[in-house]
Amino acid sequence: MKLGIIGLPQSGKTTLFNAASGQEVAVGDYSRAIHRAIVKVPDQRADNLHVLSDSKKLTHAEIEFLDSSGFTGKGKKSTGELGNMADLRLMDAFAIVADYFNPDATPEQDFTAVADEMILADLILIENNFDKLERSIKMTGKHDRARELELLKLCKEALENEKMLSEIELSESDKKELRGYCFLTLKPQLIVLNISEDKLTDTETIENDFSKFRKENIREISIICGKLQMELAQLSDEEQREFLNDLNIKYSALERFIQKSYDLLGLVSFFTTGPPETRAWTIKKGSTAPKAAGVIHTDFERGFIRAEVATYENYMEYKTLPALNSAAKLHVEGKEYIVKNGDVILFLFNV
Ligand SMILES: Nc1nc2c(ncn2[C@@H]2O[C@H](COP(=O)(O)OP(=O)(O)O)[C@@H](O)[C@H]2O)c(=O)[nH]1
Ligand SMILES: [Mg+2]
Repeated sequence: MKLGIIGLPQSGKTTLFNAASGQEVAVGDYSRAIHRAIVKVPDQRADNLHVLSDSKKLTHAEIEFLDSSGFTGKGKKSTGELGNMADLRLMDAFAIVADYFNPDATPEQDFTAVADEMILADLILIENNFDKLERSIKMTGKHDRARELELLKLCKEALENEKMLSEIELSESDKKELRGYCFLTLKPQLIVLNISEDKLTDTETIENDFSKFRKENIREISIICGKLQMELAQLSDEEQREFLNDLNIKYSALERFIQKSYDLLGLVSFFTTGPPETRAWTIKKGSTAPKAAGVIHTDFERGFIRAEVATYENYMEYKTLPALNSAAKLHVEGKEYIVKNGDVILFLFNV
C-alpha cells in the first residue's frame, strides 16, 4: 500500500517524510527528488500481544511512503502536466501537506491550489483518451466499452465543474471500469496541516476550523508539527520519551498521522501471536478469512479449513487459548467469515 506525500514546494513534505521514516533527507532545498521508505505502522495492540505471548519477534504492519514533488502551486493556471505523474498515479492515497507554520501561511488556499492541479491533471488524462475511445467504439462496433465512454463523459463534466471524482456517485462496477485510468482525484486524501510549535496547544481549534474539509472515507485532517516530529525521529527511543515528557505531550502526533493514513487506505489489521512471533497483518477492509490467511501464505488460502478467532480485547483479558475457549470467547469461523479489525486469529489449514 502506497501513500504519496504531495503539496506545494516548501510546505514540509520532505520534513514529514523524514519524521515518518526516520530518514535524514535534506529539507528546505527546493529539491525535486523523490524519496521512498517503508514505514511501520505503530500499533499498541501488537506491542501488548507481543508482551503477553513473550514472543521472540514482533512485526508491525507496513506502508510505503513516497515523498513526491511535482506540484507548482499555479493551480488552474498550471499546465496540469505534473512531474513524476506515473508515480503519483500508482499511489493508493495522498497526504496533502499544507504550510501552517509560516506567519503568513494560507493553508486553505494552498490546498485549493493542489486540488485544482489534481483536477486539471485528471481532465487532461480524459481529454487524451476520450476521442480515441469514441473512435474505436465507432470503428470496431465494440460496444462493450460504451459504459466506459459514458463514465468518462460524466467524469469530465464533474472535473470541469471543479469537482473531485471522489465526490461523484460511482458504483463498484463503474469504479472497476475506471480503474485503469488511476485518476488522482479518485484517491482518498489526508490533509496534513503542518503547524508551528507555538500552535501545538491549539490543535483542537484548528481541527474544528478545518472540519468542513472532512468527508467520510474520502478526506481526513491531520495536524502535525513536522519540524518537531522530524527532530524527534532522529533521537533514540529513550530521548524521545524524555523530550515528550518535558513538553507534556502524551501521544505522538506522528503515530496518529500514520494510523490515519492506514485507515484512509481502507486497511485493517489482524494479529497472529505466539512464542515465536507476534505479527500485525494488513488486509483490505471486508476481506474473508481465507483471503486473510492468504496474506500469510498462499498455501494457507488454498488449504484453508477454518479460523479460530478472538477479539483483541478478549485475548488480552483471557490470555490463553484454553481460557478463551472455556469462556466461549474463541469462535470457530469458516470461509465466509469477514475478518474484523483487531481479530487475533489461529488458522487451521491443510496443504
Ligand atoms: N517552523 C517550521 N518550519 C518547517 C516545518 N516543516 C518544514 N519547515 C521548514 O520549511 C522548509 C521546507 O521544508 P521541506 O520539508 O523541505 O518542504 P518540501 O519542499 O515540501 O519538501 C524547510 O526549511 C523546513 O525546515 C515546521 O513544522 N515548522
Ligand atoms: Mg522536498
